[in-house]
Amino acid sequence: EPLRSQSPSSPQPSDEDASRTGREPENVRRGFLEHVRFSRGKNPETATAHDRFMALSLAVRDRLAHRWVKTARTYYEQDVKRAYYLSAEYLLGRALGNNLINTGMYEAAEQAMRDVGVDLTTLIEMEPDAGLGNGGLGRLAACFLDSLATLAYPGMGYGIRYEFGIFSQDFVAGHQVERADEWLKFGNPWEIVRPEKAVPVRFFGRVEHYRGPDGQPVARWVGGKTVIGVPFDTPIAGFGNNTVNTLRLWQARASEEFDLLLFNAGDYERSVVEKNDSEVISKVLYPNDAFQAGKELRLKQEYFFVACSIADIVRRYLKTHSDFRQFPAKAAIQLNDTHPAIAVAELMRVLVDDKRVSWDEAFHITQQTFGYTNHTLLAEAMEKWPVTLFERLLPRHLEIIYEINHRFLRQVQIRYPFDQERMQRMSLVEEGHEKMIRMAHLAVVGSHSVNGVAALHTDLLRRDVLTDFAGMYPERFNNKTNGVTPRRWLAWCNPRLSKLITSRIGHGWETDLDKLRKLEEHAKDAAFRKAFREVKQQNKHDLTRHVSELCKVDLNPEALFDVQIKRLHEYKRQLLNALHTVVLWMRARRDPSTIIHPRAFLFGAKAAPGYQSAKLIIRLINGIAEVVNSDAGTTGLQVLFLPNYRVSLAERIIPAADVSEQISTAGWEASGTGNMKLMLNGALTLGTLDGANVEIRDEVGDENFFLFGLTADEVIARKRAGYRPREVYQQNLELREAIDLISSGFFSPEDKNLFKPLVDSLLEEDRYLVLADFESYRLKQEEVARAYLDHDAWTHKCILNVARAGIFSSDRTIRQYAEEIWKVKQVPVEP
Ligand code: B1N
Repeated sequence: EPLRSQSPSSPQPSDEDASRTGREPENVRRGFLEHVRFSRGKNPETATAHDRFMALSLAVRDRLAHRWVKTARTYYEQDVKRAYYLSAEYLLGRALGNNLINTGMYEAAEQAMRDVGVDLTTLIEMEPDAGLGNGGLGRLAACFLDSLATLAYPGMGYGIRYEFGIFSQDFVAGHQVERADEWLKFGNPWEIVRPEKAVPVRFFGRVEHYRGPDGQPVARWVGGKTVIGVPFDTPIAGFGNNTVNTLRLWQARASEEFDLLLFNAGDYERSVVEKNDSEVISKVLYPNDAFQAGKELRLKQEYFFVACSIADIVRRYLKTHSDFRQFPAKAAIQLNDTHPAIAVAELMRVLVDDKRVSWDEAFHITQQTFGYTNHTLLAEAMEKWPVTLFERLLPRHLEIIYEINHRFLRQVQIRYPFDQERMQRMSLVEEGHEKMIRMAHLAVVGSHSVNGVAALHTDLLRRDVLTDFAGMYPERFNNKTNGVTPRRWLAWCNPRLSKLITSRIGHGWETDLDKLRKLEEHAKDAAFRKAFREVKQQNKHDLTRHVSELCKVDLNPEALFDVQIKRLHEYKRQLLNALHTVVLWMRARRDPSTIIHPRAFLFGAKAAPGYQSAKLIIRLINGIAEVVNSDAGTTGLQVLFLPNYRVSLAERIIPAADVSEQISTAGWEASGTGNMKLMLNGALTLGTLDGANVEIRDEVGDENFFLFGLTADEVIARKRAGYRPREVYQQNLELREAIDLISSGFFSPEDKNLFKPLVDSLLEEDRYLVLADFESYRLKQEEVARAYLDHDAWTHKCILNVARAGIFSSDRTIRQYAEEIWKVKQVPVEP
């Protein structure tokens, strides 16, 4: 029985709903005070800072609620095609400030809080980051959600509600120490749990084959154990419109029937213990970026959220349809890397086994539905699962994968007869000591679109990693260069620059970032350049203040802020940056005049807890920092590793950066997105021709970009010619001295041999050509230092970087996905 929205006897409702836009301080204040009282059960006098944060967030959520319902109803009534984004990671960061910006409530909230004697900024900083991701891949998913809503696309995200997100990082004696991220400890004001939409998910068990009433073979997956997926919904508000889309994250719960079974059998203890087995599935995010650990629990996580999401999508489709042939006309599903690639087999299972669709029909539907995005070329990140594990955990899916493979290989054979090697290379099953399922091959075969995330990356995918597939299905391959949302990464994180930009070109750039081009004209205006420089300077002062509280180091705000912020990975070459700081410092010690302008090297990065060499690099940089900072007064050099790099810390660092270090070995970084954020905030890139750096340089022009290093092709050629890093070491005196200083234990007095493994691997293998690129990097750094001396010319370059960043908006990226892959249309939501 539906609830009546109003009592027949009561008068017509006031315009309460309409006024709940939250654009008036009075309205926000009332909502806030109501929640202090009724949701927190406090008087305004006794409410803690945390109570206030919760109360304001709930008041904001209230003001999204109407639009959230309206959005869902609009999509349902118009029966629109939807885009579903399946991702194991969403690196959302904080929501309050961003929601205030997107809803246009910021000023009203600021005023409302002032009226009740509360500082809005303090409240905003109470919020823990939602860190349900490792790095770029997860943050990209978050930017995409923002763009989908802002462009009024019917989009929905699906993922896992990890109880613990990415670990928080401390340094103890310079070493990384991880702590569990208890982001839900004090409650999450944004999510709404929907237990009525829970989905059962089967694991283990066996497959029964028999003939159905029509004589057709039927397979049934039976037995095993069932876990329940409970959805938690988070509203995703578009900027300046009425769209509020949904991010639906699944939490694992033990199934009641299962509990009761054991409970009634009198085995209470076992029933409770096994409850645990089920609920660990959504316990913790695997902290690896671009690396596959191959743990059984990870495959369980992947299948768990995929099965829940596919069931949810199919259930929604069946509310208004019965013929599955129209399914691809109503649902596009994008696979964020191979983590959800099992969805191909799951949709086949649902269609063929549960819905009795014929194999051919089902496979056509599946292919038309899925698109696959590849995010990395690293061999160690490619997902492969042992056939034996699949057989135990997902026996029916293994059968389905074998059947897909069988039919696929027949096509390969027809196209390329007598090419056994090609068949082996392309097979979904890797033969060898241990048979493995190749998830990327499953994703490619089961999709109509395969995309890379930057032009170079897509070229290399076609050329090197998925060559055979690109040969067979060239029309499937396409590029979608990544982007970042200008709402969080400019409007929100850099209010000073936003205001300055708006003062010159007006609003509109927030949703049409190409409008920043108009700044090119203003770059010629000395007054604008001065104002721009002052904004950067104030942002640097802000960061300096924050850092002095955070790590008791007093940065020199007049120094050039040289920033490398990203996950710690050898291919990203934080070690190259570190070696260079040692060289600079050794020079400065001999002759301080070699440092022509003070410089602060800032690092932020988490290393995967099991990645020993990455952790050692952190320890090395902390060791260098301790030494270098002790005589910063004479050298003008500072080095600082900021602990616990995360979205909210990036929001402080990026607006204050002068130089953006994008120095990965060419061919290794699929795209990068930090490079775009830094450019958008007026930092100049010092980078290799890797990932999206290539396109950044194309946009800003060579004169506004500091390029160095080998190209991707040169990297391959150099290795093929027999690269000997020790020769580089022997031939470069300064480099040798720096490496010897590290070897000597100078930066690790407590353990003189600490860095031996690092130095050995550098001199013996140097997989990422740190030494090969060192001199080119050092020379380019000299050029950076000289260029910075001419403040005005430098600022001119910075402005051109901002002006030409428009193409790197995730709005552009999402429009391309929508038009070229998903074929979904914009569906504006009426107020
Ligand atoms: O995805 C980003 C790119 O901008 C980066 O260049 C790329 O390194 C990053 C396994 C990954 N690729 N692969 C991952 C993350 C977690 C995991 O468990 C792989 N992350 C990237 C966005 O396109």
